[in-house]
Amino acid sequence: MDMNDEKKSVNENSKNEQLEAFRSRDNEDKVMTTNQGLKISEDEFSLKAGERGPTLMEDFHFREKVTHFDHERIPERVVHARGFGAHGYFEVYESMKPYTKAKFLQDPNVKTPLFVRFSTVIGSRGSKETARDVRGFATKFYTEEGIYDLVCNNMPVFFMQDAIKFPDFVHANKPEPHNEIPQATASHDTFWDWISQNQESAHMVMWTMSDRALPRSFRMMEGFGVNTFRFVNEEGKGHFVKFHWKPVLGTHSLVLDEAEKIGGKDPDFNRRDLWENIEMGNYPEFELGVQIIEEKDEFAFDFDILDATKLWPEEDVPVRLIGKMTLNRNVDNFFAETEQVAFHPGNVVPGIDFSNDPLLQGRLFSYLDTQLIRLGGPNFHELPINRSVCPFHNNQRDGYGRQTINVGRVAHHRNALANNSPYPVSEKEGGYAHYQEKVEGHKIRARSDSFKDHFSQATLFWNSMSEPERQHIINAFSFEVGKVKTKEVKQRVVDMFANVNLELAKAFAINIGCTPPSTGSSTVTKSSPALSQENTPKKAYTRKVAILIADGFDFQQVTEIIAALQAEGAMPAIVSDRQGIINSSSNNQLEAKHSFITDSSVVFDAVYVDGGKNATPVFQMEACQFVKEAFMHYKPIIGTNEGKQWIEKEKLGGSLGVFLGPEENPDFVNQFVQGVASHRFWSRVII
Ligand code: HDE
Repeated sequence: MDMNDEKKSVNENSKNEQLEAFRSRDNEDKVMTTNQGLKISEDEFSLKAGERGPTLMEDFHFREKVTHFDHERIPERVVHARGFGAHGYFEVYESMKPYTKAKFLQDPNVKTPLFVRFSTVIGSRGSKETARDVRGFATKFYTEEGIYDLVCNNMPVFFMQDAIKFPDFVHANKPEPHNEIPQATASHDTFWDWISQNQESAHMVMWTMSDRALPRSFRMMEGFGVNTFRFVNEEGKGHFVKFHWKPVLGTHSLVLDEAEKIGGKDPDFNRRDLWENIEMGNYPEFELGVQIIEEKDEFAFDFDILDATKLWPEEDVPVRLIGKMTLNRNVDNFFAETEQVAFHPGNVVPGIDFSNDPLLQGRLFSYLDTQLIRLGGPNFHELPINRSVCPFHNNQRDGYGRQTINVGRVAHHRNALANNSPYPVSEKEGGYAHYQEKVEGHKIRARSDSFKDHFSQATLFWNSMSEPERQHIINAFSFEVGKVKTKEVKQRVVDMFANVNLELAKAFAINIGCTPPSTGSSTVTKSSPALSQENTPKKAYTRKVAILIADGFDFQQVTEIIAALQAEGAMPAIVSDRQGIINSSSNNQLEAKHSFITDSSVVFDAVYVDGGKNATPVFQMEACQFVKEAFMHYKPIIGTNEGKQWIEKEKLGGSLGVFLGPEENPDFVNQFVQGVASHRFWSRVII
């Protein structure tokens, strides 16, 4: 049979339709059975020899139930253990034919289904989501030519140049092995010891000490393929390519103090945000960007384009936006989908190939290997979430958990017994052919001199930051390295980062009790505006605004401000000293779904306090605390009625981003809504 006979076209719903065959929703009104289908008469008492006697071995129901439970856990991912996934689809804007023959990048009318998993890297499965860390951003495209995995992070570079260092790096970063402390943080001796002994990490450390490591939302992060890949077109011509995801909402972050508090208040902060927004129909969107370098320009840059500790400055190599992904469906079952999904940068389609980047080459081994232990054998491609939506045929057989029943006696290639099928096809007929790059050299364990500049781009990153972003980086070093106990390690870190920027190193050296360096070597003056989050799109859309009201609140004023926020897509949430109905002075009512007990200002983006004629002294105290905390985090604040008086009493009136009205400022609502859209008032003087 010709392969093409069974080729089905893939559309937005193809994966969902395939998953439907595996869904089980038929428990309602059903008799309970064992896994063998035997009806069960009793599920609360084990079978015993006498009412007070021992449980009997023959109780097969007890044994099956408890045995299944005993085996419910699988190993968590060795890195990226904590993650959260969602389904969606991808559309290309125009054919990428000049660069790649990948089918899913040709036709703007095709919607390719996909699954994305966002993750933190170092914490274990139950760790807080707002830890200072890199975020994973892995996408599985279910294309008509097979699975394509684009396994990205939210930072464009990595800690090392060669994958052989990865196990050492991860060991140093994870909790220390003798006491398993600390969880989900790099703020300890072994991490900084490794960093200071591996100066190629300098650039990536600058990213992890920056605001990028504290994303406000998975919906507001960039994604970067990090490694250099290759596009190959129909004519066999190659181009080097780097992949980007650009969030339509822009790239936004939490401040450190906020992130730490949210870690306690809501360890699920990022997944809750993603889940709720998808449930509400606020579908996250990311544009796919590519940077392309012609093969003739391989050596035209002052860095090696195969070095994963280097980015390609967007001002020098523009990012071309070529399509858009929309996430529009939450999972039905976390384990079956998010936990069992298995990514692998080696899952490619014709038209996408690899470069000789030594980090990428190592990754091409590691991902398939790690799935074998994590998912218990070689058949994980049969798990519903991992199944390709296009047919797959080969002579691989058997193994733990095999589900396919391969009919027939032939499981070998080349055969005559089954008309030599399944059979390979030529490149022209869609067979994957590796790019025929000419390589030659001696077998050596060495690295090219072109990989040896470890600091210039770290300085480029520092130069590109706005003043508040720089201050956050200084704070982050002071916090993270400040937690290190070994003085020599701390000093080595200070001395290392003097090579990036002397002022930076001096500033955190003083904070952590080290000797400030007197010399630094960087002469780099270049900056890249694309690296600063100051230059990202900003919107009020989906920003959460706390509305603080007590009994006796001003219904007309409050509903006017709520309507103004909603008109811009912001999400007001009523907070009071209790949950339930709150009565206004005009006897209208609003329901508070949040209280001072369940929530605090850190989980909101802005605050409106109206107060209420019947507000108790405790309400006033709680509201003031709420507002002061939002103030410390540079958030927009608006006050009316009693709320306005309290804000003035706290001496916050007149500060940047604090809006009081209507008497003092008739335009205050409009200005507040604009403030919500601009997110933070970094120039606010914090007293
Ligand atoms: Fe990974 N990485 N990695 N990584 N990585 C894994 O594979 C590895 C690297 C990334 O949501 C593991 O299935 C090596 C860069 C993401 O399931 C493992 C090196 C980038 C995820 C592995 C790297 C990534 C992983 C662990 C070379 C950004 C989570 C579990 C130093 C482009 C995927 C697993 C998910 C997961 C190895 C570096 C991204 C062990 C050897 C660079 C998003 O195979």
